[in-house]
Amino acid sequence: MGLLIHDLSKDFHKVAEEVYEKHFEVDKRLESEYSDYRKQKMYEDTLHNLSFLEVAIRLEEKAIFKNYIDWLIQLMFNLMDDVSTKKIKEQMTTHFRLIEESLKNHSDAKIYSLVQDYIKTAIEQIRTASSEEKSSADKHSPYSIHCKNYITLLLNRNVSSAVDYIKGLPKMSLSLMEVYVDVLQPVMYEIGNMWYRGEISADQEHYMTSITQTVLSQFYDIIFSTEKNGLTLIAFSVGKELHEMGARMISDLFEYEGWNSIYLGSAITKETILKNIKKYQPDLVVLSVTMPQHLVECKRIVDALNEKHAHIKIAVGGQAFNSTDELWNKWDISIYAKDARGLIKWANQTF
Ligand code: B12
Repeated sequence: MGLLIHDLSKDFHKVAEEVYEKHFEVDKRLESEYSDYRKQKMYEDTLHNLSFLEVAIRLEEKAIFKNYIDWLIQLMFNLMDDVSTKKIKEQMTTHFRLIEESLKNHSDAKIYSLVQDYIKTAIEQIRTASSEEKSSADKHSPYSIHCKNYITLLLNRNVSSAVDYIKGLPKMSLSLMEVYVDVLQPVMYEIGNMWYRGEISADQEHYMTSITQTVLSQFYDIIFSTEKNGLTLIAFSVGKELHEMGARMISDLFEYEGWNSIYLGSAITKETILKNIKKYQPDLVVLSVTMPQHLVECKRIVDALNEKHAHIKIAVGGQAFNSTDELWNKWDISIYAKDARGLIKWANQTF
């Protein structure tokens, strides 16, 4: 981890250190049982856990923390396969109790009552958890065979065949939307789950991601060949978000629909975005968020856009919203959609 995601406030940062140290005090075996690497990971995980707790509290979206805990429990079961389930549960419970204890001294009464509520639920989730298989591949989808074939080529490091395979799909009558949303998107979700289940390493995940980005660029002559409709969109991933393929797919598909697409990539500041909006005067701004930690920044940008450019339509989306209780309904935006297909359908009806 350590990928710029822990934008913790001062109080939560102090808590991370306290919790880490106290865990070694209450469980004396950890000092000798854990390697330096696992100790380092334990500290990073503490930051990560706190960042999810903090964003859930800031947005008062308990669902964010609840969904994260479900994801975390299974990740721990998968990664720590040399440690018993019982022991993992004990350690996680101790960890969250220590977080609660420490936050008592670092937060006001309102925040602390949310902390208590969220952690009580987390501990109950840990108590009742059992190990389960996670697969994103819809085996009954007519596209699953293409997903499977492409992943196998990637696993065999057969790069040119993998690229050719996807490039050949339009010849098998698949539209660009189908190639992107029905094949490559589930492929990327499956790659994520393979990492999560411990079947591939992080570097393999990165390799498979970079090949898929190459695959996307193979469609550029098709994407840029369509007649223009005079509409412009700006798309980007919010704040320190590093996941960029969702916003990129959306830009490509809009370009193909005739729009002028300005794709800004990821990890850009609010100021840069506002500058680009002034420069390009878009009809639509697309904000993509994958990790819930960046939802607070997303809201900040949405507010700035509404204040300074009230006439521009705003679309939000990305997997971060899946873990909320329909957070988009609380925001002043034009549209939330689950995927590129939903967004384009709305755009075709709206513009
Ligand atoms: C590739 C990848 C990375 C790459 C990203 C590289 C890049 N250049 O983009 C790197 C290595 C940087 C990375 C880092 C991390 N990742 Co990562 N990553 C992935 C992976 C495998 C694929 C992401 C992807 O490209 N998806 C495909 C795109 C097309 O799908 P999409 O983003 O959902 O977009 C579609 C829709 O959501 C929607 N949409 C998206 N944006 C918008 C916007 C609007 C307006 C609308 C309407 C719709 C919309 O339309 C899109 C197209 O249909 C995912 C797995 C997954 N489930 O996605 C994990 C995943 C997202 N990562 C995860 C994690 C944990 C991390 C790290 C914390 C640690 C790590 N594993 O290395 C860091 C955090 C980095 C950070 N600061 O943000 C977890 C997140 C789990 C959670 N609890 O939140 C996942 C789910 C893996 C997993 N199964 O556990 N990651």
